[in-house]
Amino acid sequence: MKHSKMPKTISLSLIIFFLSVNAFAQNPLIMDQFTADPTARVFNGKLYVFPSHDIVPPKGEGRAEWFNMADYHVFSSEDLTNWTDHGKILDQKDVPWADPKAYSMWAPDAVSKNGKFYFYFPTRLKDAGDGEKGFSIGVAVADKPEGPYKPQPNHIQRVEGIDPNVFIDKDGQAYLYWSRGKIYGAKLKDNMLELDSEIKTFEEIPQKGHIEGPFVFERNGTYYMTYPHVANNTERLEYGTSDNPMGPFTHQGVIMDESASGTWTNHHSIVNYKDQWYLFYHDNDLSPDFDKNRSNRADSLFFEENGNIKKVIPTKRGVGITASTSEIQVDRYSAKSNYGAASVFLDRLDPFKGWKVVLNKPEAWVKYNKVDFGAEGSKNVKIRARSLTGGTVAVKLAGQDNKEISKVTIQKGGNWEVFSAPVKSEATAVQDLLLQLKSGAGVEVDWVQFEK
Ligand code: FUB
Repeated sequence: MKHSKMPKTISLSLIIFFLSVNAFAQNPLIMDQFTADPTARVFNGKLYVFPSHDIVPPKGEGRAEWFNMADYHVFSSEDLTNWTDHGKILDQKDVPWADPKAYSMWAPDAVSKNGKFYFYFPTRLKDAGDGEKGFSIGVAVADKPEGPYKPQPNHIQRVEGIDPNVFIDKDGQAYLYWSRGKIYGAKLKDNMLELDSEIKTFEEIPQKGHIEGPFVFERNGTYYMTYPHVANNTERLEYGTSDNPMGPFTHQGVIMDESASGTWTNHHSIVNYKDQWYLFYHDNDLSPDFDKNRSNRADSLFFEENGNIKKVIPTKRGVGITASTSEIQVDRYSAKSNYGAASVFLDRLDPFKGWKVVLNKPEAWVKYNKVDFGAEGSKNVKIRARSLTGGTVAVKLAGQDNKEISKVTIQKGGNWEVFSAPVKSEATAVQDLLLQLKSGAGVEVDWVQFEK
């Protein structure tokens, strides 16, 4: 796997553990810690994400320049905009069969059956050798998706590998899939803790190039086996289909291309929530120089009429609707002009502070889709901005005539300030917002917020 430099500036206090914290909208989904390998599941009408938790390990522990994960958190959201971190649900030191100092709590999954919640996770066995052979998969059981989860005394027997995925078919039969260079699968017993069949190797899935991270789901009677595969340089997401959860699967195509950032891994899940399909995946947004500290993302996923998956193009904007009265992070735009507009870190030395938009040429613009203005119009719009030369920014509703609803003057000055102006015409309901530089240059915008 590609090795890149470890960030020097991420303070441990930022990433060790949090209890319930409301996180953010847009991509990446979580802005106060690293998260990777997101498995999204719907439980009790709410969307839960079970990711890995990349960290910078304590000095002298873990593996330098590699993945380091000591525990898992679970996150939930009802609107895919506001995310709650329910805190730590499992720690490596609490798994009886695992090496408590392995920092190898890799990609997990969670499913619900018979009123219980089963959390599947890979980690290294005590006294394990090197490589994925030293890994097995364990189960921790809870009464609620948020836990507390109690790990089983032993790992699942006969399973060697990583990246567990459990699929429960309509007839109640559960299947466990995992990887170790190739993808493997077997039936699970009704207790969800033991294999109930021979292990099948999915030889028909392209075997040239590393394959891992299986995720199986069913739609309209078709079983989709989806997985990251290194066909060229880094992992891209691919899939095959079958009329049986144990295959054979016919290769169909690519769901997401290799990451533009060069991040070597991608790891995903696909979920239907409130009648929309979503792809959850990861990239290195908060760690641009070290791709083993990753961040979860989500984008909408669509199918062709024939059931094929349309390729998902990663966005900064992500999913969910943003309230007009919140600080709208226009640097996570859904579209931008192809000149004079860019999203850059607020502080390159501390990516956790987020981004700003720099508008550099008159008429340069960014669009931020799905802003909910509610039933009543807004009185004012505020923009947190700075500009050494000053400028004016038009606030518009994106549409046929891109109607201007306000114009905000950004006074010349080097410090961040909040500038405001009245909103001239009524904006209600869910609209796409457009911000356009009308005069000046070098106008940096942190966020936009409407006041009622
Ligand atoms: O997060 C560690 C490993 O990287 C996962 O288990 C793989 O799927 C890859 O994302």
